[in-house]
Amino acid sequence: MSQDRPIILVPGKMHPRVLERMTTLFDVRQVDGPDASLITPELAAGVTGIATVNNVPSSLMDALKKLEIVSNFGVGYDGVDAGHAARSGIVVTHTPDVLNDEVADTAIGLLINTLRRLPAAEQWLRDGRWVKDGPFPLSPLSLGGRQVGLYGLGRIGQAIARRLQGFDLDIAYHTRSRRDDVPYAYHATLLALAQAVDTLIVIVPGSAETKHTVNADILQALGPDGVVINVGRGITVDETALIAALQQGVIAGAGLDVFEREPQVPEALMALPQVSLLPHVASASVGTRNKMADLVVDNLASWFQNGKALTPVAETPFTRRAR
Ligand code: A2R
Repeated sequence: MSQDRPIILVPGKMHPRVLERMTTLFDVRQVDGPDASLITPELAAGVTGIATVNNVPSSLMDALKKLEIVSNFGVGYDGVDAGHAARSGIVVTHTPDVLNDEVADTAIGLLINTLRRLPAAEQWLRDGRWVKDGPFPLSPLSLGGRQVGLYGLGRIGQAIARRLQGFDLDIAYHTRSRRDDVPYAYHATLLALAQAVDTLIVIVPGSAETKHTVNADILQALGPDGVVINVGRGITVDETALIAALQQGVIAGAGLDVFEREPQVPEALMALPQVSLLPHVASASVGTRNKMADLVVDNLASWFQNGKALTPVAETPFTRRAR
């Protein structure tokens, strides 16, 4: 390896396309996980960049004395301590926009699967029960006529809303700041949104501010026809409160792609027929993951070649020279 090539650390698993492309540009080093105790003196003195799948604690940044950039695979970067990076002059990048359509499509699929119980209907067919027992039971819920509330109306939330418009549904939203470029009803609090709708789609980032905000009060406000769809982060929904609300009929159903302790999914959730569960696959197609992989590498390449990241997170807007 050339001495001049930036040394990029990969602390844990990484998409193969990122590793393959990085090998042509950088001196790539891999360790088992984002653990500062795995950092040798050579890495501590040499690493200038990290490529990660959303897992870089402040202790790892502190262990790498020359670290300039953390390039995250994913739009959500709740597992990277971006506040600490900002204070340390380290730029953090992520992969916005390239996954909007995929995640929005999955959100619509999950919504319909939840309401119409399509995965269970397919299982019924595959298990031979159509022949043995007759038609699959009618679904208690439908999509038509639903009042949909989006908790989050950023890049992905707007892509979901555009799709929902095609189903002729009423759309409302809650975010901290009202948007003046959308035709949807705004609610200044999550509770007011939940009172106004029967279907809540969660697409906010996971953060200290959003943690467990979808709680027992919000579920109560959605009411007995209420359905919660989460394609944001598991931490935003209080899973214990959700399970209780489903068990007691406080709401009618839930569709979840994300969970509080992935890959662990509570048995109590799996036992509920009114719930549709996916293993965090919203962006997980070959094409979309390749685009995300390219943006991870392109951010690193642009930083080291031009001194400017392509898609830095809001907390770290600086250029290489201005760090
Ligand atoms: O609150 P605003 O005006 O910044 O709107 C953002 C909203 N949001 C919140 N809404 C209410 N309470 C909060 N504490 C709060 N924090 C953020 O979430 C905005 O409408 C939306 C985030 O949009 P973007 O930053 O464009 O993110 P994107 O690309 O739509 O992805 C959302 C999340 C990722 O962070 C991953 O966790 C997941 O979807 O893939």
